[in-house]
Amino acid sequence: MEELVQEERTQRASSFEEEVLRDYWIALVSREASLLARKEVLTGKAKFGIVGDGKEVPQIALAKFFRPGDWRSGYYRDQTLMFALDLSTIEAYFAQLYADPDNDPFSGGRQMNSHYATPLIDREGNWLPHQDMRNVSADISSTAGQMARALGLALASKKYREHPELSATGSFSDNGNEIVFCTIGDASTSEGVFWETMNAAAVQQVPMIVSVWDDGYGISVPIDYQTTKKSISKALSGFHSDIIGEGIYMVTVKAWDYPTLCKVYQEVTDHVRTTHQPALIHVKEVTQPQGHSTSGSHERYKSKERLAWGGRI
Ligand SMILES: Cc1ncc(C[n+]2csc(CCOP(=O)(O)OP(=O)(O)O)c2C)c(N)n1
Ligand SMILES: [Mg+2]
Repeated sequence: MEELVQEERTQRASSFEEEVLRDYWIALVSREASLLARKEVLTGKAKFGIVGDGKEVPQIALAKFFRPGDWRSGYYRDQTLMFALDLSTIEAYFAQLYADPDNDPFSGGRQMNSHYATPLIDREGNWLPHQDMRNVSADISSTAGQMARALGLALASKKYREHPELSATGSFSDNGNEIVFCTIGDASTSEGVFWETMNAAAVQQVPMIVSVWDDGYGISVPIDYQTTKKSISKALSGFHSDIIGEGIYMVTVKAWDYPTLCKVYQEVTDHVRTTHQPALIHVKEVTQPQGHSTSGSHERYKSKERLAWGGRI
């Protein structure tokens, strides 16, 4: 018996170790892809690059709890999530950077780069079984444009839960048990559609989790000029609810704190999937090691201290 227990413990430990190593590997490869992407643009091989360095770890934590049938409605920083969900390969990532019409699986080179999508229909035009897929609705270049769509997708799940007979109409929903994972940058939370969406989600109580990747900048504009109290979770505090209340379930977590991120994403996804209460995860201390995009140099507007801090992780 003692031996069996020991063996089980060893197995559990090794699968845990494997998981942590796999996560580290995804973060590492994703960071290298970001560094190479900037070089590819600045050496003239691609036109423009906007990449996800600094946002790796929270996306890896999120991916662990993203189930088939769930949706992402997000923005251009989410390459690590795409890698972790097996929805992008490195080849696909560079194909979209080069706007390669034959090999970019997201838009065939038609969208701005780092705009992700999964197909909704097959080549013959038939619906794909969304309830069995990890779904990404096509990114939109206007910042915060992903918000209203996230709300619509989450509202659909609410309807499917309220009307079980709807599930028989196709492979779109597992009785409303899916979640919409919405991602947005700190500066884009200043936009009207962000606030309208949060209010409507709280009133309607829909299964939407908004992750704010807070790197403290919107291009060159620091958060001091952009967000009330320099904190979107503080600014939203009137929306906050505890687990049994109304409103939005809100949690704050640091972008480099891997164990807490894993715990928070597990807790919040379980809660939202069960209750359909919307949630906001304010991910703070996100870095931006190469600045906003290949069209700028953050050395021109960030302090030496911030540059030193942001370059570490
Ligand atoms: C409606 C709209 N206004 C302005 C822009 C230009 N723009 C692109 S990204 C960006 C800053 C976004 O900052 P944030 O939301 O913090 O995301 P981050 O890039 O820092 O992750 C701006 C202003 C845009 N794409 N859409
Ligand atoms: Mg930002």
